[in-house]
Amino acid sequence: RLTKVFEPIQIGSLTLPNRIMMGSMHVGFEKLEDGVNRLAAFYAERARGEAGLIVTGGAAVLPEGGMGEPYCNVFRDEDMEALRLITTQVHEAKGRIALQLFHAGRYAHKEQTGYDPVAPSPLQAPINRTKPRELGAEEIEFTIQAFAEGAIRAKKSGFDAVEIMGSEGYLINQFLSPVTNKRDDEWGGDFSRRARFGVEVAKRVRQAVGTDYPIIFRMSGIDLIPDSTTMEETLLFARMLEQAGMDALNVGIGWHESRVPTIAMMVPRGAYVWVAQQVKEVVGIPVIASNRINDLRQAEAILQEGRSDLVSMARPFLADSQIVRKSRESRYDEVNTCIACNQACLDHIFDGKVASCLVNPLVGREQEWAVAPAVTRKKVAVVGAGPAGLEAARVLAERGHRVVIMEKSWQIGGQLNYARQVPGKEEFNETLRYYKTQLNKLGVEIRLGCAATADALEAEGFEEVVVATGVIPRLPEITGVDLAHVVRYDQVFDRQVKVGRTVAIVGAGGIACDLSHLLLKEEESITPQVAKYLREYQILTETGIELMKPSKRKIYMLRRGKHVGTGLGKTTRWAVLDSLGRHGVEMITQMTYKKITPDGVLISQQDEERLIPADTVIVAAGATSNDSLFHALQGRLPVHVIGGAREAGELDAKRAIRDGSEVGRII
Ligand code: MDE
Ligand code: SF4
Repeated sequence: RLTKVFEPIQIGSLTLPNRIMMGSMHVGFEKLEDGVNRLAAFYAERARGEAGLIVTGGAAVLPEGGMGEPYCNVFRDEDMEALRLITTQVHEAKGRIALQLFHAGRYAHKEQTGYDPVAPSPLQAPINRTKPRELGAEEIEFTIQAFAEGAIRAKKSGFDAVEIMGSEGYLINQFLSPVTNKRDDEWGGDFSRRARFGVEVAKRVRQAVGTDYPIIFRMSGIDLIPDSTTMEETLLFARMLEQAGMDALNVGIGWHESRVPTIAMMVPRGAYVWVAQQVKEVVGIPVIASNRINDLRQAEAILQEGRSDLVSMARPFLADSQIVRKSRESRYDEVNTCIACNQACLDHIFDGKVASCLVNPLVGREQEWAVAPAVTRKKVAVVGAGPAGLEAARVLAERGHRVVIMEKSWQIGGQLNYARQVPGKEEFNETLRYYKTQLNKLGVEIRLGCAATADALEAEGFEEVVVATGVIPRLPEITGVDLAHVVRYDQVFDRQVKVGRTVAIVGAGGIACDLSHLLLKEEESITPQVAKYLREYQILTETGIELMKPSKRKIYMLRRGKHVGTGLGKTTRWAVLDSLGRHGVEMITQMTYKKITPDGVLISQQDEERLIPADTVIVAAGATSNDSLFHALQGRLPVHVIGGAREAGELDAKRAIRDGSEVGRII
């Protein structure tokens, strides 16, 4: 039972009915037609879903600190019109919403803002092409004032609180850290001078909004940057913020440029709660924990143990706007759980696109995709129970169609059954659980071990058919590909073959990366538990417990092109490759295949031949569409083809689910 989660809490003068906060996410809806209304509707929907407090995506306090236009801004009086629209709708939905006051500092992109980025010192961020300009003393004063004025506008626009963005390596964090602040004036040098900017912003915002207006400060609990702010300094800073009149501290983890994963799927759930806990021990105001918390039962445990006073979840509110309400009603099985893939949310944002959600593609398309009941209820067959078929069946049934889903294997899930075996990808189990629950609830008939044929579908009287039969792995034309020790990736995932100690993988895309992790797990060199994770990334080196064990298995990943892990998203690719590298996986690129021999794979690199030893060669070199049923049905029944059966290239669960969702709405 969720007792602690639903115990009301005060943030200054604001009473929250529960302790689940929807954390700040920039979703980029401003870019869409009618963007502000969409944003307002998006927040209002989460308010109806009973989020205790919603925090908006960052609102720029100055143009050079934002992300260009259109972006959520709060530096002009005219910005308040759009902001009021948001607060009005959220309040009508009986919710509460805080505006995040944002300045990116050296992370701002000149291409977006039109200004040179600014920072305490002129040190370029490794993830930005532009070197920032050093802020002069007067500009610093002006910037602090801009935070205060932004807060006044937020208050006037009806926001229930403000959150000052001081973490993730943005401007305030840049002032605090010795890595980015090399000044030698009253704004840099020793710790108290580095802390001064953040503390001044806090004080000035407090002065501007008065004593009883709630202010949350999002501080960095741990930077995960070598030689940055120490834990001792961080805790000191937390106390300074409390004294400066902050009502709550939201504890952020890592900078955007950190090379330690902080929110990726491979990060175990709750891995960073210990950071918030440390902050909680030194202050009296409420402390908010975040990062990889996606289940309210887990939040309840964190709160029960007194490790934080509130829990912030961001992406879980994209995956399911009703997560709080469903959990309050103990309908946990019905929650569409965020799997931390980042593929449709953060990856989109870092690519300059609008955010959506892999497991809930409705996000960002709410207006176009509102589910309307079917005009004519039909008997529809969905062939194939991979992610595309499952989503199609779910939407079709929700709209009132009579749906039968047919799957030739003995379990639903298709390639999700591969993904969920991969260490660090266990969250895919939740997606399967969600579909099982929904299809049962909606009365979809599931036929397993059922290979559909055109004749049978016609004979049974189906009025429309959705073909979601997936892909067939492709075997490349390399001499020796028919040797006994050459196997396909699906055979490995399906446990049909035994894999040796030395492995060469032909292909080095996303599936090859997953396979490598899977094979390393079998050797027990990868461990997902929190403590081991933290030790592996040397976040907790003082524990003195041994780091990861080296793998006994040697894996080579081979690719003719230049890049490994193509197809993986921006926010995850580096983490996956880094993890494989540290487990001794060798990546060999820009080569040509000569032949496969009983001893391994003979390749040529810069005109030199080299044998990559292997007792098992696994082929993970793409796939072709399994679309024969689609062709057989042409001219016989109205038929739609989706997912891998439609297009095998660059297939991922994101496109599969989106395809399913789309077709579900047009029948
Ligand atoms: P890349 O290819 O990884 O990096 C480019 C090159 O830089 C090198 N690099 C580094 N070298 C040394 N030291 C470093 N720390 C370092 N970092 C990168 C790389 O090796 C690479 O070199 P090369 O290989 O080319 O020689 O990728 P990128 O620059 O295209 O993008 C990097 C990413 C930003 C995608 C990235 O690193 C990301 O994956 N980091 C994790 C981000 C994350 O998970 N953050 C935490 C949660 S998100 C959050 O809290 C808030 C998000 C807010 C939104 S919107 C704002 C408000 O609402 C984010 C807006 C961000 C604007 C910048
Ligand atoms: Fe979560 Fe992935 Fe959806 Fe983002 S795209 S909200 S990480 S499930």
